[in-house]
Amino acid sequence: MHPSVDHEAFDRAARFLRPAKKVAALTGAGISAESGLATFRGAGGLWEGQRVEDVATPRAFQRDPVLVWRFYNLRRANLAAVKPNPGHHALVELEKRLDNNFTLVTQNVDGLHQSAGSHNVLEIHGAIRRVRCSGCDLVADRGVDALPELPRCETCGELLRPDVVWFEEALPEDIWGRAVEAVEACDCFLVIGTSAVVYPAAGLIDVARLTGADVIEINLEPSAASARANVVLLGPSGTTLPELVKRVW
Ligand code: BV8
Ligand code: ZN
Repeated sequence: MHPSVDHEAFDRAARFLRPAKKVAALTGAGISAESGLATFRGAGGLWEGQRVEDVATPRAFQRDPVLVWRFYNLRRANLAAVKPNPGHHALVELEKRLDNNFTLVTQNVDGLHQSAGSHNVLEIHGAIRRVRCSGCDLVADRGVDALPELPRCETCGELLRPDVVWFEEALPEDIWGRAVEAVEACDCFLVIGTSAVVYPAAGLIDVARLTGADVIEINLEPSAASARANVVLLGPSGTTLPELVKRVW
């Protein structure tokens, strides 16, 4: 581990994690950055060259479904070439150590946690591999191969959309409910690779604190979560997460 690492912070984090009976984690785009996927607020607020309001809202889809599908097909194509990184694998290890006392809540739609081997994953913002029909209740997994410019439902002919939660859309109720429950029940809450500016996901940090959990943040730089964390481990999650797990087990 590179010399500038803050060993004291790692020791403190390990002291919070080691005794925890129930652990929950919230991940964001940062955990997939080392797999080569663009983060959401990376290049000056552009996301693969687009402004979020032009590609990730229901109005954007109404206004220009071709542009929105071009954006999602590009991200799907990027997925074909990437794989989980040691940060994802460290969370698989954590799940193995804690059995069903570990819940992974992710804002990411890339499916990399499942590809790495995590089982108890709550995708609160949906999944980019899945499509759903805007006209009937069809939901289907379409993997990552490119879809037509305007994919249509084979059942009712209506436009298909990516099965993700856009801005101004509600999160899937049951999944969100299970995420809140898991965070309320945890003794230690890991906040990994997220700028913590998107709600209600970022509100889980307050839920964790209100129910007395210790909060450990892992991020490249301080975020909106940092002030609410008991300890912040600065560094790439592909290095810091495996190091933290190693110090505990
Ligand atoms: C809702 C799916 C209501 C699509 C996404 C004003 C104030 C507060 C809130 C609002 C407001 N106006 C509107 C709102 C609500 C809005 C919101 O929060 N807006 C924000 C932007 C202000 N929220 C919503 O609209 C939500 N819905 O509120 O509905 C409602 C209720 C009932 C009925 C009807 C309606 C829906 C939010 C979900 C939006 N969908 N994604 C898709 O992905 O295509 S959110 C989008 O942001 C992505 O999912 C992304 O995951 C998520 C969060 O971003 P991050 O994951 O944090 O990524 P980011 O790039 O920001 O940060 C990366 C971090 O990683 C950085 O900190 C960086 O330092 C770090 N990092 C980088 N590399 C590494 C690293 N860390 C470690 N290691 C590394 N190597
Ligand atoms: Zn349909």
